[in-house]
Amino acid sequence: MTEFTFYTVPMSRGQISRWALHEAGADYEHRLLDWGSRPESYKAINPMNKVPALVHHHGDHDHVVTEAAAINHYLAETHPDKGLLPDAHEMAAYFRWLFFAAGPLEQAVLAKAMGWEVPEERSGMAGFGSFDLAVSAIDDWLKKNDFAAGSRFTMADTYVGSQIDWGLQFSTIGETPAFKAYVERIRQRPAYGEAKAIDAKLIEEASQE
Ligand SMILES: N[C@@H](CCC(=O)N[C@@H](CS)C(=O)NCC(=O)O)C(=O)O
Repeated sequence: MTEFTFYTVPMSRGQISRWALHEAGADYEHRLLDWGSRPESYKAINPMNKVPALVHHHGDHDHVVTEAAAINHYLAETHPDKGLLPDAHEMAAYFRWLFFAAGPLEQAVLAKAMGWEVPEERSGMAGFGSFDLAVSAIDDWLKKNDFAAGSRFTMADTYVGSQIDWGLQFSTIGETPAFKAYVERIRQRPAYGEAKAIDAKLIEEASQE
């Protein structure tokens, strides 16, 4: 039995956590689910019925992690020798941008894609303020820093980077010189290529069925 079971759909946010599994060199097997139908039993793993989800088979018991950002950080914690965790000086930026990308940034991008307008006078109630404010906050950081936690790649980049990468690919985030350069840097990671190739092959196979 592998140490981890990874529940995913190839064309989904599961790609974010598959990248993390490969960065960590985790011993895992995947269980593929469909977009439309999920076995009822899956709700015991994720009551939200969403992917990705990770089950850590830990001795005589299992730990379940859901939420791509949490899964990715959990993998960094469980593989501490891989250099993916922040050091004491990187930790503030690491958590700041990891949580920012999973919260305000994702909400801002989704709200825009759905056409949900936040009235200007009520932007103080919205955690992301406004789309422009949220996107420029991370853009400004990446103008001055090569990576989420500072000058080197950490696990935070698998999540922050995926948000920017997908945003540029699907034009839900406008390209800026800092975003373009950041995405070029993270795409050079061998683990990014390995993980993306697995999902691309699964997507291709499914399209031929
Ligand atoms: N906040 C979750 C979002 C997960 C999510 O929305 N997953 C989508 C696929 S990208 C899903 O499973 N949707 C199917 C559904 O809700 O029925 C995370 O970051 O992991």
